[in-house]
Amino acid sequence: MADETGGEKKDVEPSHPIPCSIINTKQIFCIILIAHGTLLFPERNLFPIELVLQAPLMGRQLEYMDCFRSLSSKNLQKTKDSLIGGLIGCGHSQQPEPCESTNQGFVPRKPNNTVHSKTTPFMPKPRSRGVSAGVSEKAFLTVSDDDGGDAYPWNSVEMGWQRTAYHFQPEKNWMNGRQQTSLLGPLFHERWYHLFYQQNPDSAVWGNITWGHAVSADLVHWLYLPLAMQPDSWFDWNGVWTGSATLLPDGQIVILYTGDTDDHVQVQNLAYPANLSDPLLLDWVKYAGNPVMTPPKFIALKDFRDPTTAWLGPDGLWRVAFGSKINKTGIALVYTTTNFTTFELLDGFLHEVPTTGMWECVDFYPISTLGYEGLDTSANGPGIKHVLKASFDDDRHDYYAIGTYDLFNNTWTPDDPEEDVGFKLRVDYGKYYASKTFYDQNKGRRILWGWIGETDSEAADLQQGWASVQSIPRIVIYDNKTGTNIIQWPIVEIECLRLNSTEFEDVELEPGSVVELDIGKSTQLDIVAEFKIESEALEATLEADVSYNCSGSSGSAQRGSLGPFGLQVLANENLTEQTPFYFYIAKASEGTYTSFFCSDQTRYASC
Ligand code: DQQ
Repeated sequence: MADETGGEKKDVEPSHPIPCSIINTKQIFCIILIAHGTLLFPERNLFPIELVLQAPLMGRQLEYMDCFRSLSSKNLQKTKDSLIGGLIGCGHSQQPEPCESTNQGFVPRKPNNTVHSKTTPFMPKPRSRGVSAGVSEKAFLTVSDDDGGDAYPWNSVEMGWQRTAYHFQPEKNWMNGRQQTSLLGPLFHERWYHLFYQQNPDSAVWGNITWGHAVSADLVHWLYLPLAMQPDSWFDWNGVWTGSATLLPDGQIVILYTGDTDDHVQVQNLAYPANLSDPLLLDWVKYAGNPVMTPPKFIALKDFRDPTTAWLGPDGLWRVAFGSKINKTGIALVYTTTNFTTFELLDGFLHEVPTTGMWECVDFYPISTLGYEGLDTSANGPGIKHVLKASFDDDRHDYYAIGTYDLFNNTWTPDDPEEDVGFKLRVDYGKYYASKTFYDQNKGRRILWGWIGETDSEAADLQQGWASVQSIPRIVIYDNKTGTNIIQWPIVEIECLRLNSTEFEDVELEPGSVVELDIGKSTQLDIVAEFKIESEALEATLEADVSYNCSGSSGSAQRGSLGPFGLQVLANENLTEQTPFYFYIAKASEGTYTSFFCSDQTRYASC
C-alpha cells in the first residue's frame, strides 16, 4: 500500500484510457462500502458521514475512513434533494500547531494544600484554549467561512437542524475525546455501557473541560446523566482531561485521568465510583492523594497526558501507558503499579518514533491473529499481536501499527519498521482524532470510538450551540488476509436504526460520468454501495498511481487510470458543492493492487 504520510510523489501516466468509474458484470474486483451518516436536505449544510470499506479481495490492503464535514456555507444557496454517485476525489488540510514547554521539575502539593475543594462553589473560569493550555485549538480547513465571504446567513434554528440523529453528542456545547468502559463484573446484569466524554458545559468551544456522562444498553441509544467530574480541585482546576477506566478482577473500577493543574501542569489523578452498587455510577470520588503521577523530569510539564486502560502482567504488576515527546520524538511511557495510588516509571520507552511530535491518547491493545474475538487488554501470548496507536498532536491524525509486545523488556516492536506508527496506517482517513478502544466483555469484542470535530468555524459552533460528535462505535479485528492492518466495522447494533431501504442495481458508471440516484425525500441515510470493476480495465492497466495517497493527492479532481470512483453526497444541483467519498486503485508493475478510500472536504464552488 502506498505510504499515506507522503514520500516522493510520481506522476504516473494513465496506461489505459481512463476507465476510472466502470461498473460491469465482470466482477473480478469488488469493493463494498457502507456509509452511516446523516445527510441533511434541504438547506442543511452540516452532516456526519462514516464510510466503511470491506473486503479487500486478493490480499489487498484496505484503508478506512470516517468523515465528518461541514460544507462551507459560502456560495451554498440551495441544497438539492438528491444523492449523486459518480467520479469523486479526496484531499484535506490540517494546521499543525506547535506546543513546547520545559520541565524544570514539578513538586506535587500535599492534599491539605488543596486550593479549591469540591465544596467550593464552582466559578466559571476564563476560557483558555490551545497552546497555552498544552493542547491544540480546533484546526480549521481552508474551506471555513471565516474569511467573511458571501456566507449564507444561517440562522440559529437552521443551525439546530444540523444536529446529528444517531452519532453521540452532548445535549449542547463542546465535546471532545472520550473515556469509556463497558461496565461489567458486578454490574453486568444491568447491561449499561458508560460513556464519559470531555465537554465544556458552558460553551461550544474547548475549555473548562469537564466529564459528561451517559449510559446506553446498546451503544446506540444514550441517556444523559449528570456530569461525572468537574474541574474543581487544584490538581484538575484547568480541566479534567483524557482518562481511561480499568476493571479490576475483584469488580472495582478505577479511572486514571489527566488533570491540568491550577498551574497548567499535566498530572495523573485517580478516581473511582462512590457506590459500586449504583448501576448508573452517578457519583465519582477523586482520590484524596491526587495526583498519583507527575511529569518525569525528562519531559515537559505540558507533555504528560492521557493514561491508557491498565493491563496486568504475569508478574502481578498493572501497567499503564502515556503519550509524550522529547524534542520532536513521539514516545510512549509505561508505569507500573499494584494499587493505582503509587506508580513506578519503567526504564526506556514502550516505543518512540523520531519526528512525530507529541503523542496524545495513546492506545495499546492486544489483537488475536487466530480469530475475530476481541481480547481483554491484559491478554498476551501465542496468537496475539499488539496494536500501538498514537494521536499526533502535530497533524491531528491517528496512526497505528501492529507489532510484538515484550512485556518484560517494556518494548513494542512494529512487525515492519517501514510501517512504524506514523509512517503508513491511519486509523481513519477522514476527520477523526483521539480514538480509543475498549474491550466489551459483554459481547467479547473490542470496540473503537473516535472524536469527530467538524471543519466549520468556532463562530458557527457558537451560533449553533454545539460542536463535535463521537463516531459510531466499530469493532476492530486483525486482517488475517493481509496480516498487516486492522479491519473495522460498525457495531451490529447500529442496524436497528434502519427503517426502510431504496435499492439501485446494475447502475453503470462510464468513465468520467456522474449518475444521479433519486432517493426521494430523506434526512438520514445509511448507504451500502458495492462497486465492481471491469476486469479488462484492471488487466490492461500495467501500472497506475503507485505513489498515490489520499492526503497527498488533489482530491476528487485528480483522475488516474483506476480512480477515483465512489459517491458524491450533499451535492447541489450543478455540483459546484459536494462531498465526495471515493475509492482509488493503484497498481504496481508486478501486478499488485492497493485500494484507497478517501474523502474530499474541499469540493465547493471556488475550488
Ligand atoms: N484533548 C485532551 C487531552 C488530549 C487532547 C484535553 C486530545 O487530554 O491530549 O481536552 O485532543
